[in-house]
Amino acid sequence: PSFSQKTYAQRGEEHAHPLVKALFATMERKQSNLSLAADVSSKAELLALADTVGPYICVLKTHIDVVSDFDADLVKQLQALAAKHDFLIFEDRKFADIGNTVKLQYGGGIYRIADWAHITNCHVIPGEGIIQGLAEVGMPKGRGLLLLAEMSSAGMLATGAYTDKNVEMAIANDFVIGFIGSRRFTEERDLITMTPGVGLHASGDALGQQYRTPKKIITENGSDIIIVGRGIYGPGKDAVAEAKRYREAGWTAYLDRLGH
Ligand code: 6AU
Repeated sequence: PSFSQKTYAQRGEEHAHPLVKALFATMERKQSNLSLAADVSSKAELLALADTVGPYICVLKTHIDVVSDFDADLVKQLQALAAKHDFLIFEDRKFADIGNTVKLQYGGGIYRIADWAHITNCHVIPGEGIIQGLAEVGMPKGRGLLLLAEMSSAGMLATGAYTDKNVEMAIANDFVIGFIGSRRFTEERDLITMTPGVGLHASGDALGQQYRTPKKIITENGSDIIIVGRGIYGPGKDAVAEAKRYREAGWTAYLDRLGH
């Protein structure tokens, strides 16, 4: 059977990558295929969101460079919350430079992303060297990489042969654990898909974002994890109530896919 027909628990047991094993186990324990895109601009807001929504998510996705008062203590506290609430951390850095440069950006600078983010992502526009550069830093630390095989925004250029190249490179590189995109891309070594641009509230925003439903993404397209940001914490929203609603919607869509 296709991986889409198997439970997250079973896929975790069979998976070769320890990080993905841990991710699937977390998803099963928490009955959650929801990742929160915590795009807030202060340390206090980010920590409050991670602590209140933490119980309902499998992955906390950060854009650490939008936090105006970033410091090393923020990372320490995020790690403590990840342990407390049982979630992984995904720094959505979207690396896009030559191998040597991304090595410096991933391992060093003020953010030291590889020291605390279980997962990060990159564009393959520079060619396979970007994966090799990131792998040199992240592999020894047990980290994993997602390739941006597609994007959710209007007019995006990651289509056709470019998307296919992403899939080829993912299969060939053990550091790659999957994709950002809208669907399951391959049956090779159970590469996962995480999908942004998911919303129950709106069809898009003023800057090209496009929203699809969990049912479309999980049940029909065979993706594994939904990434939701403003649908959860947007203006006037009760973040905990919305997180529960998206968790429920994502999990129901998964059970429907299994035919349960
Ligand atoms: O739910 P939203 O629209 O508030 O947030 C979506 C989040 C943002 C984007 O930076 C990110 O998902 N994203 C990505 C990722 C995760 O790589 C790729 C993409 O194609 N579209 C997208 O929105 O934090």
